[in-house]
Parts: sequence; structure tokens; C-alpha cells
Amino acid sequence: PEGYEPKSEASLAAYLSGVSAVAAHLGGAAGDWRVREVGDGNLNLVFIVEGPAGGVAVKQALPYVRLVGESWPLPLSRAHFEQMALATEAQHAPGLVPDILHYDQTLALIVMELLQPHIIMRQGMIKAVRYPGFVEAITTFMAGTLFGTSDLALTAEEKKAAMAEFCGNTALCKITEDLIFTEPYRIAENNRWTTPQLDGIAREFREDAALKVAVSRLKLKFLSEAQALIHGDLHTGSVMVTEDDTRVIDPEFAFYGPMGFDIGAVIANLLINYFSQDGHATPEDPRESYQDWVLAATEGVWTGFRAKFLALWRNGATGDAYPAALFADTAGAEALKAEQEAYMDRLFTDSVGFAAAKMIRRILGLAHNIDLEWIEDLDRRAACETRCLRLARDMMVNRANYPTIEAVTAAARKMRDA
Ligand code: SR1
Ligand code: MG
Repeated sequence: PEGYEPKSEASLAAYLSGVSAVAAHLGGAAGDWRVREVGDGNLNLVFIVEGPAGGVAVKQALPYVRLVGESWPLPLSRAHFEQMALATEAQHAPGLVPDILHYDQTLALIVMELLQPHIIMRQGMIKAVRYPGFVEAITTFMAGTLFGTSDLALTAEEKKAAMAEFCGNTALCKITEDLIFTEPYRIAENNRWTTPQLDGIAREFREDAALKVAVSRLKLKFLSEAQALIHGDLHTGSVMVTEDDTRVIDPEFAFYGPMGFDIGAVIANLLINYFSQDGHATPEDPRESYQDWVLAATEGVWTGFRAKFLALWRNGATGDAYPAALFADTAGAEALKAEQEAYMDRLFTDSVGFAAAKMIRRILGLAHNIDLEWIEDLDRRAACETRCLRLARDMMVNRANYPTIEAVTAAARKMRDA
């Protein structure tokens, strides 16, 4: 598009020197700034720029999927949806997303505060680092953003206006529709798995009619249930952490979709890490106690989210759903309380299904997790991946067997010990 050009380490400083808020934040002059391209994600350019007074992170969309190349075009508009989502998230979960210093629509470029000394959570987890503040932060983030953008908190008019702002993010939704809900269950050019030991289970999944019905039900939910503004890609690579600070980044897949998709993404990525630890463990560095921490965190994600979401609902139900006038008497209040519990149960069932879909796509689809891919011994890697796939298949097809998060973590332990 006219005016767009991908920035480089050589050209970025000159551009930023013309953005007064950013130049002031960095201090000194463009010649004093150190610029590094550090993007290791699937889609975009990411730069860190450091000046004498401070640093910034710059994210720029490329007109194609970086992981694949120019043969897979992707609209630059994802940067527009990302900065809008960051602004909405900041409103409902203050302090849990990076601040935006500048947005350039033509360049599809966002300048954000530099999170330092944060690292990507996935990288810390591979090294068995514990994050004591993670559960508290991610549950506050999810409860705040999902409740605050739902029909429980917004009037119908507000909700429809907000949905309209995000309805154009169709190309990013299509990636999810194809890569998560369709391709791992058929022969597809994008699919890959990194060990031939998985050929058998991949074929099994392609021939598993019950699994294909279950994932298609989830796909229908993803396509049709506009419950709230979801982050859309809430894996541990979208979380930056220190031991006491947690920030959620990268909401370029945001749109109004099913809440369980975000909750399931967090649960899935913790479970993937849990299974991967057996591939990283050594006699000197056994990972069992870390695995216990990961499963405790998995339980905390659901129980913490549930409690916070219910508290918001009970104290701040300003939306048009469940009109207060219908539930004002004692019988009504009791019925509403029971319905709130039932609502959370339905949301949990959705989350289990979406978690399973995310576990499968990270092993049999295009985009994988380094938790598993960094296991060097291919037999060990395949063993971890197979356990993860077997649990995911059961979670997706037999969701009634998973009424609680403790049922999920118990099944994960059992699968690992089998
Ligand atoms: C082609 S994009 C592949 C994946 O990268 C992103 O992180 C999303 O998870 C997407 O599905
Ligand atoms: Mg991302």
C-alpha cells in the first residue's frame, strides 16, 4: 500500500526521530539509539530501540506471514486491531498490557513501552522458572477483559458498536479457523510434525470421526459465538514476565468470539509445558516439582478466573443480559445465582474443548511450541507429544469426563505416568 515500507535496523531510528513523544522517551538523538530486530514470532517485525533515557519496543506488521513468506499475504490491518485491542484491554485490565506510545496506521507500526527485564514466559518455563504472580495476573486479565466486553457488562448498543469495530479482523480469524480447527484433522500442506514417530497418531486423528465432529462443534462456536472481545492468541508466548510482573502482549487476533478460546489457550499451553518437561529433565535436573507447579498453576487459572468473573458479575452487571428487573425478588435472585454457576460450568466445558484443540494444533499443525520442539532426543520428544495428543483427544471427545479443572490435571498426571 502507498506509504508503507517495512522498517529495518538501518531506517527505524530516522523515522522515530520524527515522532516527538518517542524521541523524548528515548532521549538524545537518533545517532545515539541502538536498534535491534528481535522478532521471533510467526508474523511480524519486532525491534527494540534503546536510547540514553529509555527504550521502546516497535512492532510492525509485514504484508505477509513471516513464518511462511510472501506467498502467504496477510493484511496490514492487523496492527489496527491490535492497538485497538490493547487500548480496550488497558481499560479493563489496567497495568497488565504494555502502554502504547505511538501508532502509525500507514506503516502498520506500533511503538510500545519496552518491557524490561521481562522475558517471554514460554522461554522461562522451558528452563523451569516459576512465576508466582502469573496466575493472579492472567486471571485478572481474563476476567476483566472477558467480562467487561460481554453482554453482562455492556448494553446491547455498546456491545454491537464494539463488535462492529473488530468485525474486519477476518483474515486473522481465518488463520485460526484453518490452522486450529481444520487442518490438523486432514492432509494439508501446512501440517508438519517433527518426528516420524507421530505418523501413526496423525493418521489415527485424520480417521477419527468422533474427534472431527467434536472439533467442528468447537469451530462452529468460534465462528458464531460473539461472547466478548477475546485476545485470540493467548499462549505463553503472548505473555511477558518477571517474577513479580506479568504483561499480556500481541492481541492481533482479537475479535468478538467465545470466551473459552482464551481460557483454553492458557490451559493448553500450561499442559503442553507440563508434558514437555519430561523431555528436558536430566538426572541432575529432574522436573517433577516443576511439573507440580505447572499443574497447580493450571488449576489456579480456572479457579481464579471463575471467582473473579463471578465477582464482577455479582457486583457490576450493567449489561442487557439477565435484566435485573427479572431477578429482583428472592426466588429470582436464587435462580440467577444458580444460573451464574451453570454459566461458568458451560464456559468451563468450552474451555476444555478449546484447550484440547490448541494442544493438537501445536503438534500436528503448522505452528509449533518450542516447549516441545527444543527437546533434542526425537524419541523423548515423540513420547511427550504423544501423551499430550492422547490427553487432548480425550478432553475433546469426552468432555463430560472433565467437569472440573482437577479432573483435567488428574488426567494429565495419569497420562504422564501411564
Ligand atoms: C500463520 S500464523 C500461525 C500462528 O501464529 C500465531 O501465533 C497464531 O497462533 C497463529 O495460529
Ligand atoms: Mg503473536
